[in-house]
Amino acid sequence: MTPQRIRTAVIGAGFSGLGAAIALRRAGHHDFVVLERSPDVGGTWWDNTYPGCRCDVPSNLYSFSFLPNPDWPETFSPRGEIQRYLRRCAEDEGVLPHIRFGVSLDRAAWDEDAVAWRLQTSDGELLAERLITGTGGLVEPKLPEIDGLDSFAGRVVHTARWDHSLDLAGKRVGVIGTGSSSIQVIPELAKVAGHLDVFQRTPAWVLPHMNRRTSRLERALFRRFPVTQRADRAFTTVYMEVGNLIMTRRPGLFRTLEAISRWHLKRQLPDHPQLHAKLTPDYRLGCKRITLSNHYLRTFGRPHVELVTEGMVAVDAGGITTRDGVRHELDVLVLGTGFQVTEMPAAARVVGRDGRTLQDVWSGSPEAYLGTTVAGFPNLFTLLGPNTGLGAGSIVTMIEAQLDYAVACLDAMDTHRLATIEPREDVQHAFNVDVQQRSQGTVWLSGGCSSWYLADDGRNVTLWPDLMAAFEKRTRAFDLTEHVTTPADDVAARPEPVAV
Ligand code: N01
Repeated sequence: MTPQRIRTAVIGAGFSGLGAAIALRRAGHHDFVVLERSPDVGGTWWDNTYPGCRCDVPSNLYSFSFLPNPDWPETFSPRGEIQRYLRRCAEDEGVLPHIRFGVSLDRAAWDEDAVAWRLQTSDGELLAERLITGTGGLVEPKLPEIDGLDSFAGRVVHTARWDHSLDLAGKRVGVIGTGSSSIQVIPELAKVAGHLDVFQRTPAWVLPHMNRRTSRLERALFRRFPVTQRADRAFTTVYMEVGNLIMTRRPGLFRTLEAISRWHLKRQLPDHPQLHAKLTPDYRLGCKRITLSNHYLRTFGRPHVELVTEGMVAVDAGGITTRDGVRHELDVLVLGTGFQVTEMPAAARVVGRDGRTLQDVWSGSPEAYLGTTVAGFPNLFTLLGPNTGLGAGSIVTMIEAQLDYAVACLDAMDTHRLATIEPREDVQHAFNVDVQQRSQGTVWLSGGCSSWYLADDGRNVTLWPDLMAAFEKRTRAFDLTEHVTTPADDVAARPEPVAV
């Protein structure tokens, strides 16, 4: 059977995939489908349901600029609120009919004869002339490499795959990891667990959380005078850009924030000075993701909560033994050990012109042009691709900028009757040389920590080493001469795309 042929396939219905669907529709490209493996939209905000999960970026900025929500109940939203926002965006923008829920991508291979991506999905085969991956970076859980983890007899749960049937009341619970997810989940677990052991390898810098409930007045103001919400967003953007400026050019200035974090620690644990050193990082603030909490640090003052800083040696059926020989008996193990991030989850499944996957080409150290297009992978757009993450700010801003560039490519294809477009290899190379040069002075390389921002070869492959505004400027300046294209007239005649 001939597979259905469509103009564009989008993989994922999180912020980036939905953003792509909305951008396509608004730009008049109606022939597209979105494949989403989950039963609803949301991406990471659908997957992550662990207790305490909320965004650490203010919602007025962590939302589409063209779809403001005047009704955020809190300034930093919990995950459910964000998922509902995305659902409303999908409904209001009319993209739901384009989404095929419960369908996952197994493989996407460029087919030179069909001049299209041949997609093998859990729901059959598809031909798509253009492919947009919106598969995010924080998807596949990373499990810790600790001897005997498989032998643990109790329940093991990763924060990103929370099991709500888990009854933790009165149980002895161990949490491995003290990153952004753990810092949110630990205070919640402490409320119910009988005993809580937190296994910390590296402490995080924790700053006071400025979350608050929004007032009826400000919500009315935002609704009535949208300019006030735009002003609020602009103010937060500037504030974040100052953070980006410091992270990328003057990391030393973060000493002030380190002092605030130390002050916060002392205030949160005034009666436990013996814990202060253990909870104080020895690397520059910003080197790892900065965390925000008014509850995490004080949790260690509770009598049933223990901070374990001795390294873990082995896990057995009943608990974890640490280097000092102490055995910590546990009923449940919670893994807050993060994600496999340096490569996009789809990288192993996307096969380019020469038969190699993105993963093969990248070899653990990915690069793209503007994080979005890759030489040798025609008509492919990788949202939240290499170097599109941020030290401070909102990735939604980055997604929108990537979409401006992607839509400019698609428009150029239509205007100039092009069958394929991809970046020139030399342009992509020069861009990445520049990205790596700019990365040299950043806190991520010089801050004295190890983080998921860096690949094994030490390159910064996740974060954009400049202002969000600089990325927006680069992506807006679309230049067809930076790309290799094939005129549509040069490729063999093919069936017209079938509208969906
Ligand atoms: O994961 P992480 P996360 N033995 O990788 C430790 C986003 N996010 O899920 O630092 C012992 O940050 C590891 O220790 P170390 C956000 O972008 C956003 O918390 O490597 N420990 C670390 O403490 C964030 O950056 C929100 O020494 C081990 C922890 O596990 C990203 O998600 C909320 C270990 C992993 O921390 C990931 O955050 C939550 C081992 N073998 C998350 N292996 C928002 O609010 C790992 N660790 C938007």
